Amino acid sequence: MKDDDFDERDDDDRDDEDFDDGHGADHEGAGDRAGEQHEFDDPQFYFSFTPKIGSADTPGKVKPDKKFEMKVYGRKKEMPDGEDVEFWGFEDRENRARKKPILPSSPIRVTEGDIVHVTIKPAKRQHTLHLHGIESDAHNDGVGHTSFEVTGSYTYQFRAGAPFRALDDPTPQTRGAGTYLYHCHVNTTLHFQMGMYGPIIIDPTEGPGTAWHRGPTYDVDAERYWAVGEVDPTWHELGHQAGLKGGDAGLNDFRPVYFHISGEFQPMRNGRTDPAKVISSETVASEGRVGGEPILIRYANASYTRHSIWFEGIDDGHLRVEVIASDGRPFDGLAPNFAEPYELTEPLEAAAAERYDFLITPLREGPSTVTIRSHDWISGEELGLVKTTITGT
Ligand SMILES: [Cu+2]
Repeated sequence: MKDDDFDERDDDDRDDEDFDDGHGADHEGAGDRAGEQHEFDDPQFYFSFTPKIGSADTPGKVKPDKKFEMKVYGRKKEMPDGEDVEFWGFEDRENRARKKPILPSSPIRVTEGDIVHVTIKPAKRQHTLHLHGIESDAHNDGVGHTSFEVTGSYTYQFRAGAPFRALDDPTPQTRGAGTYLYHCHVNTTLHFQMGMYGPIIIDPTEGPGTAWHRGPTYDVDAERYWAVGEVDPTWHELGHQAGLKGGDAGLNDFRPVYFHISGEFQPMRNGRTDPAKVISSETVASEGRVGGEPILIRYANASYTRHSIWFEGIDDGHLRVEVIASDGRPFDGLAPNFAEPYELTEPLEAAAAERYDFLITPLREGPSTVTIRSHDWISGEELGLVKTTITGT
């Protein structure tokens, strides 16, 4: 069987179950925790107010500098306790993603001023690709409620970091380089949790190694994108449209079991995250030379919880950590936020979808631990944690 066929069928089977039987598939997972939840079998409720377009034309389409072709896939991944959980995501076929990514989806990395085309080729059901934080026009930002949902394919077009400049204006825009997070905006709460999100990185015209135009420099080999999130396996048994038909699918009840940084899961012990273990994968852990260029960590809260992030190397003089940007906007003292970079002296708190860029200078040789704790956003209760390391060499 072809790999592709498997992926498509996995997603679509679930969709069909959901569509045909509002009291069945949606509830297999959620039933035990919520006696009062029930889903109405009324597809009109959903279909009546969300505009959909098959394969729409892109208005004012021009030749792109960078192209991405995102195919929707679904597949299972084994969790730290041996359970299989299904994920959905976007895989960039244009740039030959080396393997199908799970948490996060394929990256979109471009240079300030680039005309960018991102084409999605969805499965049978609707998805969009919302360019969160990118100032595209409404037609191209992938919010279905204000534009449309894609049932065929669509090419999103935007100019990276320079949305309002004329195409023939060669002046580099100096305010748009940074760290972003795209995601599907159809049944967003669920589709995001299923894994339909990924990095957008806009480099300045200097290229990777400089945070923004004339901004601080960093060691490209030490740069990491940390999409930090949680997985509630019950949600992963829901259907494509769960909760959109006027009923209650339990999407206000998030009880995460697994915790990860960019798809590398924290080891577990006795059914809970094991605080004695650290994620050592080289796609997450980073190292930098004492006296060399600093490390850049692009952190994104890819979850529904409040995170607190702490670098233990600050306490014992191993690391100096500066917060230099948030949400794709540099802390360079200029408009619109007038924020200055600052040295981290206490845990940084981050809400859902917030991004922070950490510029880290190793001061001494040796590893130090980074701990990101996940807290219930109402009660503050600690739900779990992830740990990794930053090492000075
Ligand atoms: Cu989606």
